[in-house]
Amino acid sequence: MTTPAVTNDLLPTLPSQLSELNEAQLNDFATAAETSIAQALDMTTLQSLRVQLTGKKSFLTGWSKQLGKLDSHDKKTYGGWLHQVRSRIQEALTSQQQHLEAKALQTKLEAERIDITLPARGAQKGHLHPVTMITQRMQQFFVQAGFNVATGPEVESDYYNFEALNIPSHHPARAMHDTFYFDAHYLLRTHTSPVQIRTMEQSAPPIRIICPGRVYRNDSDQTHSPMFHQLEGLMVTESSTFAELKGLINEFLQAFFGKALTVRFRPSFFPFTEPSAEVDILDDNGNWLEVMGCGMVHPQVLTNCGIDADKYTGFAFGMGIERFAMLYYGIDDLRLFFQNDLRFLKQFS
Ligand code: 2U9
Repeated sequence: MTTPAVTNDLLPTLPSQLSELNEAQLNDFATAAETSIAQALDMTTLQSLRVQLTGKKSFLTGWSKQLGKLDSHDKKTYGGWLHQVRSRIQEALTSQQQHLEAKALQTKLEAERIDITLPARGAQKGHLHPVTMITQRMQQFFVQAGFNVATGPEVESDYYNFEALNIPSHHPARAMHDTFYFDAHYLLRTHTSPVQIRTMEQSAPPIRIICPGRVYRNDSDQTHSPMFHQLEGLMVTESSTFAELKGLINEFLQAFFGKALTVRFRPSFFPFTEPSAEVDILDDNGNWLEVMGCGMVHPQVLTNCGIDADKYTGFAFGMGIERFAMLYYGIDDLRLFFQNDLRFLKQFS
């Protein structure tokens, strides 16, 4: 901090006695003070000037204190001069303070300026879950083949999940499904087949639908999750055949995996289809991999839904979506799909 020279030079020359002062001296004093104030380059200097010029020990205050001793004429004259000097000094102080504050703000803004010419960091874009992407890939094939997508409730009744599908109570298939029950009648669906039942109840053939969705089974290990996804399909017409089913599944598997595949239909059993088959594909190491199940809809199931089983035939198929995702991406633990670990999920962007 430097104390401005002008006041230093001027102050000693001023008389401390008010009566010894004239207007010209006071004017010079005010002008000198204004010059000093205008030269104060920081707040500390300005504050020290404020004390020197207007404080308790300042000339100005000293002179003002002497006004009381003057007669009324002089009091008015000197009072007027002193008031003017004080006003000029106050004004100069205020104006310099505003100037310094504005300058400080300018400097701060300059330092904090944002360079809008810098390239943006880029928005963090998410992407679909691998199970969703696989579901869409499966749907794409069937939709272009003329199938509609149908959905239904995940909380189902015993009737739609089992009874209508030719799985009576005490049938071993019920135990096989490891069902989550709410009570004697309601449960979490163990497959999406109830959607096909509801569709057949509500509409007449020809029916071509696929039913993707969540299903639940009380089972958990490297290849089983208590919640997983299925995509089932159903076609009911006056002329649906097992040969047509084989052709469709064959086309689907080649389209889905995007390459020529060796496909095998192996006889199996499901209460809701007759005949039934498991579908295997031959992998690069010569091993058969089971990928899905299928069959001709059991006539009893058609009858249960009010469809004339003498006039119509249907075929159905079902597959686990996570199983297809694991085969497609080469993943060996199903639980990875449900742990929401970004290190895993980000690999599918
Ligand atoms: C109706 C009639 C028949 C659907 C079918 C399969 C065979 C099948 C499994 C694949 C792997 C379930 O997720 S998984 O464990 N599904 O093998 N599903 S036939 O048959 C139906 C469905 C509805 C009315």
